[in-house]
Amino acid sequence: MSCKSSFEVSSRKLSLSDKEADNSAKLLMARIQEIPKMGYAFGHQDATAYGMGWKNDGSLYKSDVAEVSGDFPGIYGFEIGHIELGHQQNLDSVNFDLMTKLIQKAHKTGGIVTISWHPNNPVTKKSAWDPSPAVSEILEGGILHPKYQAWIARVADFMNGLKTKKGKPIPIVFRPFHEMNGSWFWWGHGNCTPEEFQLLWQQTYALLTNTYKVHNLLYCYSSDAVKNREEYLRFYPGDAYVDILGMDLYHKESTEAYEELLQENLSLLATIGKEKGKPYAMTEGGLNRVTVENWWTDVLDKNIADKGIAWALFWRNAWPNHYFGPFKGQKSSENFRKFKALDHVLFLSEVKKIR
Ligand code: BMA
Repeated sequence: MSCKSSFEVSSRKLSLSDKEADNSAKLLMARIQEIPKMGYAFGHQDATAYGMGWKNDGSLYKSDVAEVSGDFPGIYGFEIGHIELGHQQNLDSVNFDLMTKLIQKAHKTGGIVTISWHPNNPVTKKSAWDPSPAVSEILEGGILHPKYQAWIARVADFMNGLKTKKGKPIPIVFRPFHEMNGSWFWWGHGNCTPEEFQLLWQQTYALLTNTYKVHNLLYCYSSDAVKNREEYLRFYPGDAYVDILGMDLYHKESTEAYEELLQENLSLLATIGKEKGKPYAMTEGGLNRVTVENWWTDVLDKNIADKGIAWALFWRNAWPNHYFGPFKGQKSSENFRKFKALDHVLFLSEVKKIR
């Protein structure tokens, strides 16, 4: 380390779940491990794909967050729901070719990319939110396993297609089957058993790594808010299949309730992360329509800054009644700029220095 810049990371001693992980994935892990030493990174879902009142048609590169704060997010969330169906665009109408370009640009400019996946219910063919039991059908030996394999082949094609202009792999934090402790997704609590969930994770992992040779992924296990440790670990597929721990923590009730939820859940996540020696993050969150003016500093940062998370990612700016980031003229914009100015809150210009 001696003569290197303090930001330069080494991936030499890293052990990832995927023993054949490529260098890009190892370096990404090293970068992620570095972040909590300085603070936490700000992330936004679909930051550059669209925002309030605009949609990227391929001719522009902007983000609501950058328009408010002057800097882009350090972490970029993208979503591949409907890739499994072979569609050209995802469930939120983002074209997959455009997404690839936006991922390339996010990576090239020094950002970190994480991908979520809301696959349709494989049995009923309805959305991810159709809780009809499906997991046992797609596991090895299940009648729909061949179909599921074809789905994963499409996911693998997309992941393997993420390359820089020079043809180097772009590393991704992959976050499948999230919020499994809730009951709203077909892979969620009550819609399959914890054992089935674990098999689903392990078999998906094996298909991606062994069968389809995807080696640019870090695997992130992320629950919704939990009541206790047992609930967090109930579905956990095992240390050998997970690189990063996460939780999705939304502000849905009172401010006091959210502060308590952040404190309790992130303290628990920190404890588990430290025990396992894995980095951890608030993988989704936010207050819909950011209706509290000083929310970023007084509600969010105040309760998450000392927890050791690598990042906090806010959900998409989709519609006037469904957005979690600020945009020009939005009520919390002024406070967002204060939040951005905090030394320990890392946007793209800081995250890109960790390399
Ligand atoms: C949810 C909502 C949906 C969206 C999905 C996947 O939380 O934002 O509108 O389809 O995420 O991005």
